[in-house]
Amino acid sequence: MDTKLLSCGIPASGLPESYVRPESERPRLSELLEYENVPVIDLGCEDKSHIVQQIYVACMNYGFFQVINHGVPKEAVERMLRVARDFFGLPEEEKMKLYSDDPRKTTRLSTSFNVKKEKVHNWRDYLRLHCHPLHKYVPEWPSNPPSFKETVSDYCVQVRELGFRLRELISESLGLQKDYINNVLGEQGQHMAVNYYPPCPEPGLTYGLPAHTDPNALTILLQDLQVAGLQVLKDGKWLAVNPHPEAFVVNIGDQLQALSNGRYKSVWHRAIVNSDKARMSIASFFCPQDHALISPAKPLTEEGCGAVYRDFTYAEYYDTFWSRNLDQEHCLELFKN
Ligand SMILES: O=C(O)CCC(=O)C(=O)O
Repeated sequence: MDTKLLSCGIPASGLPESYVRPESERPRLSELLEYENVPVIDLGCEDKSHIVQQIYVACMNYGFFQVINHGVPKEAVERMLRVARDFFGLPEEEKMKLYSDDPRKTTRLSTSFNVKKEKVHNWRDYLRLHCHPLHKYVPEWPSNPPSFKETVSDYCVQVRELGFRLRELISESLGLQKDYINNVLGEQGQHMAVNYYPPCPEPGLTYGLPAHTDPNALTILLQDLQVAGLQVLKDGKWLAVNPHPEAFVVNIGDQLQALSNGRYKSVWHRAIVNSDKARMSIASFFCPQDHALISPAKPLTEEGCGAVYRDFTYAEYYDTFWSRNLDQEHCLELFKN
């Protein structure tokens, strides 16, 4: 690519060839279903068993849900969105200091998905940050905008709390001990992708992010409050997850699919782009510690089918995921018994 980052200038001549998907892989924007929305679960509800039941139904049927009254202060969310927007508005020379297409780097600004591996690029720039423990990674984060480190650290702490709570609820919804999942995952890593999708000259020919599942355990996504773009695959059809002003979008990642012995699905999702407005999203990925042994929970293997997946460490899984392209089959298929 000539220009490394889309946020440093979009080609005037329309969508470059390197972003154009073959006909059969295009998003078919006119076929999108808007009327059905993924479940919205009120975590402020006093009846905990009702929350657990709703999580069970959402995870069985969608693999995605939204949460409101989640405990992360509104101001922390607004500050996070503002600083993310300001970051992508910085001058090119400032941003290029952080550019890297090496997925092993713990702080990097990049574009598309995996530029070295992929054949067709995606209409996205992203800032990828490791976030836990904060004292280890914050020193390497951007120091411009000046409030970046403080704002993002605060947001990370709040969202981490929510992640712990959600994994307890998910454990219970599977009939496991409340701390089962958190215990298996160990001292969890936390990564963030701050995604920036500029207006695109030909949104019907490309993606912000093509269909993928998340390789981690659980993802908490903060969507742009004004601009839609996230879609989830359900029963072979793509559903739009339109922004909800008070909600986070939560999805099951590959590790929870394995741990639940395939009961809960790490669902395919994608981000489409549009020609009018830039869109942002902020994904917080919770990851097992590298040496965590991921294995289907015993009580979930006792109803006839046995363990669907072999045991593996998260480090093994993560390396396999990043050695591939996003457009391939579900990475978990490679770990089936
Ligand atoms: O931008 C979105 O809505 C989706 C982002 C996403 O799937 C990701 O960062 O992995």
